[in-house]
Amino acid sequence: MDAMRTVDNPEPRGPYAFSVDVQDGIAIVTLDMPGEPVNKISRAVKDEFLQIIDRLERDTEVRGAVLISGKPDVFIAGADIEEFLLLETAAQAERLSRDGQLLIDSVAKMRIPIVAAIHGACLGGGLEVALACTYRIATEHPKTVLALPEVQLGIIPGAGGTQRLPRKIGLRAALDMILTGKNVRAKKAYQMGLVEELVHPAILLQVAVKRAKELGEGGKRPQTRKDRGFVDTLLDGNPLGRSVVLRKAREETIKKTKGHYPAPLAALDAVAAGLSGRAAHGYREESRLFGEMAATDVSRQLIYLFFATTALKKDSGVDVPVEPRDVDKLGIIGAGFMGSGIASVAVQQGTVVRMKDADHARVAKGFAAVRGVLKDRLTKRQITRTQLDDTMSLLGGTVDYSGFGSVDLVIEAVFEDLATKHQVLREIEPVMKPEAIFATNTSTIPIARVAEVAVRPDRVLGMHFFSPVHKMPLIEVITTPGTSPESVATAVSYGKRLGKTVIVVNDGPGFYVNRILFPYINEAGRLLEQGASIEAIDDAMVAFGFPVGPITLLDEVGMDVGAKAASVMHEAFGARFAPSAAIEKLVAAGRYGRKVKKGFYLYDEDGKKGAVDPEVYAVAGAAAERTEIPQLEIQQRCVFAMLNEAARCLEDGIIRSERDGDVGAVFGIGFPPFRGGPFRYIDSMGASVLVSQLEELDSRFPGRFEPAEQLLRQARR
Ligand code: 3H9
Repeated sequence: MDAMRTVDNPEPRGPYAFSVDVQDGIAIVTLDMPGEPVNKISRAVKDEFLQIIDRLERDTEVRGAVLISGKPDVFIAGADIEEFLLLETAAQAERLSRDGQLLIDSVAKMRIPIVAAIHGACLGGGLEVALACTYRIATEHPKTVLALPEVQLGIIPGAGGTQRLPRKIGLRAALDMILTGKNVRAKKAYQMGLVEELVHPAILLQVAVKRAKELGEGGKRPQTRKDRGFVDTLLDGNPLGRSVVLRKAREETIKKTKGHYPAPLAALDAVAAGLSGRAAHGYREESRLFGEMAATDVSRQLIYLFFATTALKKDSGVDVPVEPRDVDKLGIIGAGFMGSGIASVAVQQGTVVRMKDADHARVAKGFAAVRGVLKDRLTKRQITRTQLDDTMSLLGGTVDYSGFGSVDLVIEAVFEDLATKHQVLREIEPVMKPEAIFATNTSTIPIARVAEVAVRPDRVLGMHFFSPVHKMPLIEVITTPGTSPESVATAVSYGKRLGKTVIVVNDGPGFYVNRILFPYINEAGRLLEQGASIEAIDDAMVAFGFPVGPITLLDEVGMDVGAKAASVMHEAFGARFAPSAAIEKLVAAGRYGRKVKKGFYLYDEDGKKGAVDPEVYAVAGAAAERTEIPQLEIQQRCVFAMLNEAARCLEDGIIRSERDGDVGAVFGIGFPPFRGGPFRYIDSMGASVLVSQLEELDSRFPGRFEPAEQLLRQARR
């Protein structure tokens, strides 16, 4: 970003983003910001847009207009988020919102009809502009999505979105979009009345011009959603119904956000203000609340994460310029939970996949798992039956290595055991093309150990997927000193193609994500031994902002898996990673967690989690009586152990940057996004504060909390 940019003068002025072409009385207004991958409503764009509106208003030759984007896949990506970084006060943010509202108001009040011709992402302020247009046409194309994603950035729609959307599509549908920020595809947008027409991308402009003409001649009018069903009328169409909807939405939002994310509640307030009867009041409230939210720390952290993940999209993963190889065909060894999960995302990206396991029954089970993922999408109407069949046809199964000679990448997802992995690598390498890459999906075993038996160690690396693969957004690509940059770049590029955020980490036990997770889980085990109740531990960490508590997580992952990994970590790092005896005892008792319907919690026949099993304390050898340990202490012990280890990972060169450490923890283990990630959290509390707290804990629990050198250095600075 330019150092000269300020909140009042963020960009050079002058015509640069729009071009206007008047043909037969219709002005085609094309937005195409030069040198920018997306269109965004910056201050300069806003000013220029206002000038264009003014010009069109005065030009009596012009009878209608079309607003279209010159970018291939983006209509407008919303307000310019970079400008938010320049905001210092809530008042400045409120002014930004007022300016946005004025622009949108000018569009809505134009003398001539204006048609929004939408292809690609139409988000935030982009959708707010479209809503102010007279008529909306969207292309029926997978890239065309409409959303108000502001709450994902900790703010609320600030240019009339909270006011116009409920009027356009009804209160319940609008709240669903505003409170989640989720993308709505073109077809759905049409069905819900958000756009008036769907067209093929090839005829978008042509149809838009035609509609602008018809509208200018007083012909075609946009459809309104007058003919709603009974439930719509009951709930959206009258004040009593609306107050019920708003109350329910508030209750659900509080339950979901647990008080950590203020923006959805603020958005609800803005919507409610708009429905109270006085339009001006609604808009004023929207601006005020936008200002308030933009000034929150939560918003700053979420915006930081937006830019961190965006930067990772462009990161090749290596410091030298090297072209990644294409991966058209993928081999997967192991058709279990992870193997089939990887296969399910790969085929959906059009990769031909060959999946191998020891016998036909296992391969068939893997196929069923892939089909299950696709069927789920079919049920949700995200894909058609034909797409499901076409996608499944990309998957082949085998019990030997036939077909593996032509794959570009092999991912092994066999049992977490070094000898097994060695055997697989010894068998597969002679079959593979010399340039093909071998990735191991181990979660703890150092890649260099796996690569010891490789003939081509430069082609060996780790690709650590998280479970369930089709839902979890992260991949850790793990390199050894022997891995070639081309192999790394290929794995990174393919990981991104699978739709994942990829961080590149250096080799070492547990790599990054599991390495920081272990001390956290272990500490939960120690608290249990000491007498804390399971509910108290889980509740404390959920209250801190994790999606589930560490004990629930252990039950989910499986205690046997956890214990196996724990012994690898203990061997590597010594006493600091000594596994909690409670967890070891549970493994010995066969209480592996949800998969065997027996763990810390009780599970019903379908594997649904119930209450804590009262017998578990005795099995775990925990103190006979539950002792009250303050919630803050539980949180500090678990979280500080994690932060300290994250700092060590940076110090040891496991992660390349704090950014990767933050994104890895948020996407890999659900570190609370509103805290920005471990490193941002350390920054916000102050390294010196953390160091003194760690020292205090270390004096009480010797050996587990000794501050990392990195933190000591940071604290001294
Ligand atoms: C808002 O609208 C508030 C309003 O209600 C009212 C205010 C008054 N701003 O992701 P990509 C950059 S809030 C600034 O790699 P893709 C991005 O940083 C906004 N920059 O591409 C990257 O820059 P660089 C609500 C933006 O094709 C480059 O564009 N809108 C913005 O994978 C390419 O991005 C959102 O939250 C922006 N709005 O995905 C939408 N958008 O090349 C956020 C993108 O320098 N954006 N950039 O690293 C997205 O979700 C995705 O970028 C998008 C494209 C789907 C559009």
